[in-house]
Amino acid sequence: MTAPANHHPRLLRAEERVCDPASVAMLHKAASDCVDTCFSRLDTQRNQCAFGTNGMCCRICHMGPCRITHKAPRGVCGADVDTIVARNYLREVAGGAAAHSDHGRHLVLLLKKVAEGQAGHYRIADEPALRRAARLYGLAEQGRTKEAVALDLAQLFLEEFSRQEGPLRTLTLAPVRRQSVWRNRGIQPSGIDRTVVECLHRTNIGVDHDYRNLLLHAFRTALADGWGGSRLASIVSDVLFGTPSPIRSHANLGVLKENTVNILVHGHEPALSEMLAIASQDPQLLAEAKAAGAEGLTLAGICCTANEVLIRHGIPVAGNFLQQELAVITGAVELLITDVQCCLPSLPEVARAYHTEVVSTSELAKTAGAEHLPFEEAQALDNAKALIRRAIANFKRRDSSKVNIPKVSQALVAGFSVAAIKYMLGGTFRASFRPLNDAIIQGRIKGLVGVVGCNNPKLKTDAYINTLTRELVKQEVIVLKTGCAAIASAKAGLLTPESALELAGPGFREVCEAVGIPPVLHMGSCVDNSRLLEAASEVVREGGLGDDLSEVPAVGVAPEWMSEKAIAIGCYFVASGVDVILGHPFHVGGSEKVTRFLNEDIRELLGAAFQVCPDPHQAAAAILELLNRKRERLGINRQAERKLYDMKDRRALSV
Ligand code: XCC
Ligand code: SF4
Repeated sequence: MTAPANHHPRLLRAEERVCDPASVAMLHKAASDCVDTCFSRLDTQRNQCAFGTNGMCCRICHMGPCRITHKAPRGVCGADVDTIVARNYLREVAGGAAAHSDHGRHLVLLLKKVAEGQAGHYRIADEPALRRAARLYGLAEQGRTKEAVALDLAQLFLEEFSRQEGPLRTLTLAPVRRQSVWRNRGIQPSGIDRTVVECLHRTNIGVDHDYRNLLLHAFRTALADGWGGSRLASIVSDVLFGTPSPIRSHANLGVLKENTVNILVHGHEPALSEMLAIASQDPQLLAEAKAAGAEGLTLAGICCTANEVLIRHGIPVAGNFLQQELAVITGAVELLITDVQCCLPSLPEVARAYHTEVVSTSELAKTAGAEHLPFEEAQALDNAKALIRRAIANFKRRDSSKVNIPKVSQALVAGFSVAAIKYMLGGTFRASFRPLNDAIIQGRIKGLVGVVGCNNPKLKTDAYINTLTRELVKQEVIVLKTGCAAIASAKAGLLTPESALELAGPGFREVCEAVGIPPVLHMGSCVDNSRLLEAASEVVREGGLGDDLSEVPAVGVAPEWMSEKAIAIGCYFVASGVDVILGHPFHVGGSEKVTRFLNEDIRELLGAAFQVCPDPHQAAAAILELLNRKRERLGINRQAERKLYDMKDRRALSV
């Protein structure tokens, strides 16, 4: 077990904590404005408990809390360290799966209201996506109104949550071979809600004590997330708000403007932010902003809400997870609107040092010190306009002596849904993954790697994510991105086709240039990790790269993860047969058996496992090794060699 990464002998300088110059500047400003951030609070939480770090503390019943040591190897109830570590782990996966799935549920309920004509200004933005989804689930759609189809689909999706018996229907979107792995291992989840509730039951005092059984339920629960709640969230978002396609924008704190009313949307669920994106274009509101002395309105995003409005509207991204406080510290934010997940409870405290108002909008999520303005779907557009007016009214309270917006932002292209990738690869009439599969078979692309997840102040922000991404592109690996990892790459300029192409290895670069795709594809938010599985499934369906996801040269990486959601994502990747590299370990180090199960034994059962690589170069080597092993097994490495000779011959002929 390695020591927690934050045990530094001395306080770190800003430049050692974050990579990008905008964040460095704001950390300096935070210090001079006497404002605490995640980074400074981590310093006050330095001696993080070794029992917690290793998962060896149990407070599940009130005979405890119990902590496992050499002298006290069992809790009061008799639970050993393996049971305790596995139970804690399962509860984390439950937390992550619940968050993603509840997000999905809210969207399904909104779809139902839209179908019933009860959802104000919301409508079905992408009818072909609706009909495509209906066909996927075997629902009749031809000759029926989109509302009728949407109602059926919403009903079917609600049953995915409430199903008590039989496997989740959405599992059938996976390749058939993978479905049989799940069936044979007995880890097909039933309804999402049932599966998550069962986590709490199994981990109750005196229930499931076999660490393997507990961990298998963790994988089952994660499947209910990745091939359940998250997948539904992505499908319904596309139906309601449009399937993303490549769109240009900018990222980093420099997207905030000194002379405009600046509004930030932050969190995860796209319903309100969609309306804000629409309302922010309203000429009337623009006129009001001007009347208040501003030059206009700037709407920008943080975290995954940012990703949602970026991939559909090109709304710029102010920053990723650890920049939420830094955005406020610019002194130039009139209003920060939060919904759910990853919104720090410190925000109102940071905002108090400036004129910024923090408003929470979800019934699920209130923050002490923030104004709570619950948003009603039927009045969403009015709610959005009212929020913008609030920001305009707050503009005059801005203290220009406290404003310092770093002039740092990067151009980017985002919005690579699977449909968009298919279209780019094959055109409208022959949209398909064939050219990608061929490029992988020929060895011009070595494989697919998803680099996803959060930032964590224990690690230098964005450093691992971007070092690894650059290295992979160089090694001819196509990199798929979501969440805060995607924003990290955006800030580093890695999402512009031009600059990333310069990095790409020769064969890969040729493919990218021929097809017109960048080597790093921003696919969306955290729930959109389901799109990565969709893409890998598409590769299997296209043929030539195995019948199962575990055969595809593909790997997932969560370099700087921090959230329970990332654990659930990691588990559903592994359960799908895709190896996962972690930049730092889970809280399971206290149990050798649990660690071995997750890093080794699980491969026997599911064809993939976790691996911890604290160094990005080591991770790149491990990834290439994994990809290469899959390529060997598919027999395509030799093919690639032959192809290379072919190409050389042809070149020789043409000169
Ligand atoms: Fe949150 Fe999704 Fe993590 Fe970013 S990446 S810190 S979960 S916003 Ni999903
Ligand atoms: Fe202690 Fe067992 Fe209770 Fe956990 S469940 S707190 S190990 S007695």
